[in-house]
Amino acid sequence: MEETQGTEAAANHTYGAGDIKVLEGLEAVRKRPAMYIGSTDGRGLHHLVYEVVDNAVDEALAGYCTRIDVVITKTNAISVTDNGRGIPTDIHPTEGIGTVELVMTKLHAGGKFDNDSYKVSAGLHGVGVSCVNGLSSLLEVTVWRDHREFTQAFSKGIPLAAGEFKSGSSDKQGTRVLFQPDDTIFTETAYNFDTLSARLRELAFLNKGLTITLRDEREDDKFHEFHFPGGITAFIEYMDSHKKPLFDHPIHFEKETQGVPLEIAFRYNEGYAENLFSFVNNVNTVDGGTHVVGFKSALTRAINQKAKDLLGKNKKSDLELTGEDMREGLTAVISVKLREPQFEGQTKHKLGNGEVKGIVEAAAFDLLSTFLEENPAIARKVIDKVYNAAIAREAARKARQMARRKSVLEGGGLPGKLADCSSRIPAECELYLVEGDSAGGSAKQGRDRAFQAILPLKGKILNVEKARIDKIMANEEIATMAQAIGCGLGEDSFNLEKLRYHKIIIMTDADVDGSHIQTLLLTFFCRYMKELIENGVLYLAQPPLYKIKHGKNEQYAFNEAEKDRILAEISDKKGIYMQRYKGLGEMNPDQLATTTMNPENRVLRRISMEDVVLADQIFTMLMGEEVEPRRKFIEENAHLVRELDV
Ligand code: 1YM
Repeated sequence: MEETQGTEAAANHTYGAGDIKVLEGLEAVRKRPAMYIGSTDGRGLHHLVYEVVDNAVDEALAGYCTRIDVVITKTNAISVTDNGRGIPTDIHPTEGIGTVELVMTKLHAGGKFDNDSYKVSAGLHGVGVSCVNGLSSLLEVTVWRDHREFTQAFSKGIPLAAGEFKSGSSDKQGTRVLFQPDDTIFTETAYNFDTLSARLRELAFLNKGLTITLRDEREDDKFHEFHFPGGITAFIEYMDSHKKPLFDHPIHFEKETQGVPLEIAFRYNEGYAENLFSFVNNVNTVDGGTHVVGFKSALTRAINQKAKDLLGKNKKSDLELTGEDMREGLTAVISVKLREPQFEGQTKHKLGNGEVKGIVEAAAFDLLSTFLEENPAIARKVIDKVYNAAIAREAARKARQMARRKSVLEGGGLPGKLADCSSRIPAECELYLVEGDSAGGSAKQGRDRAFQAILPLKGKILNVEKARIDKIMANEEIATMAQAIGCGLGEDSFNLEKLRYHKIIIMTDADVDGSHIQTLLLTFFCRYMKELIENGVLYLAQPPLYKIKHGKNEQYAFNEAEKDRILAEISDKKGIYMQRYKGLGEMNPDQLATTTMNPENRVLRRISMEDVVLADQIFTMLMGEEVEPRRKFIEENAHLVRELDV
């Protein structure tokens, strides 16, 4: 016999103003989903998972949960299970309905039973799990609590029945939420394993000791388990696993001041890029904010103090050290937890709470100065590195000045190699960066000159991962690109408003050399014009791999699967002519235009910073100093890179 929850309460319950409010609330979520979860594309779809996982992470932060298991089912439903206390299953004293139902149907009905539990995670949109419920065709909650198992199911947020207790007893404890996103709401319904995996890995780094797993039932054997007793120290080691560290163990601080827990880990490497990742309540604040300002300022002050100490003695120079110098080759993670975070900026990825700057700065300065005092050997290495950075910065400034003077002498303006378009309205203009002069020639003939500009690039561009800023600025291909794009180069002089094209399209051959050039260009953009990627300006053109001719019918295939499909669809196998394009140069201007450049037919892939950490790692591995990880990566992914001829 199964027992229906609160039969009595349910019988006594008459529908009143409260219920109408609930229905109106969920109706609003279904009418304007984007207002609640940001968008209804893949991003919004994945956001649903984060919202549910957040509740489980909250339970972990409160100290009751050690494990979270996430499963992508065959139908692209998601199940999230934790081993916490379980959502309370009693009838809510004032609302007269089950607490589970309340949590699942009422907007922002979190933390009703507020004790002193630490509720901070609250996600980016922080809308709560009821939004997930409203946007799911089916959602089922299972709770194991007080030796009993309880379930309740919903459709589009509306309970299908009252909650039920299963007969018999169970010693399990925890909560499971299984939901099927509503395919009438979402434009994309397939979950991406790597996207979920990257975020869950991040959450495991940020909440040390917590075990998080991800299983993909759509594909055998896809299973990741994350558990990092080292927390964000392990995060630093992960991000820098292919870089050469300046010293062994990342520096790690943890401190709670004025009720704000702060955790910082960082290490310097022999590279030049700054990789600073900041989190507030487990949310990646990609645009920084007051906590980052506080940390930077503490780092600058502490290192300056120590540098005066060390350099003062042998009067090396009167060169002033800047904050930028101190962050060259720095990988750092800052994580703070706040009760009431204020997120600002266009995408709400910037922390606004003013008081946090002082709190972080004071704590970090204190910890850093003590550390540098107690570890003179590391301090020495850091100061030497910072000092070298300052020298290079001076050299870069001089190189820039020279370049500016040169371009003034030459009449400035645009590079000679650029075949510009006639429109001057950036929103409609496109710039094609084309591999090689011959493909560049075809592109020039095939383009629509009204809005498409062509810049041919000579062979391989400089690997910016291995070069310093002065050398980068002096590099001709890079200078030409920067001139054409119009925004300038370098942190202090980059200006997005001067962008001359709202689409910048990288077009290379579909071979190993081509993908190498793509990677070099992406590395460059990622390091020196990140804003272009963040604003969705950068694209990869996708030239076809095959032309398949059958009688008068001509078709293009962009990948192997498509080729196979086209071939399979041709019933009369006689007279098939197939050409494999080894390079863009093999296409005549007309073909190039129709397949790869004409907005009507072409396929562009937009480059996003969605996974900065992963991209950075792959970049470093593919482009950095160390050969072994690169060889291994290529070996492991050889099945992806067909016809590898390295
Ligand atoms: C797979 C998702 O939601 N776990 C979860 C949620 C709650 C609790 C435990 C919980 C919280 C509290 C007390 C408390 C929630 N409870 C509520 C509410 N996993 C998942 N695990 N007891 C249990 O905050 O005091 C909202 S979320 F409101 F009912 F307390």
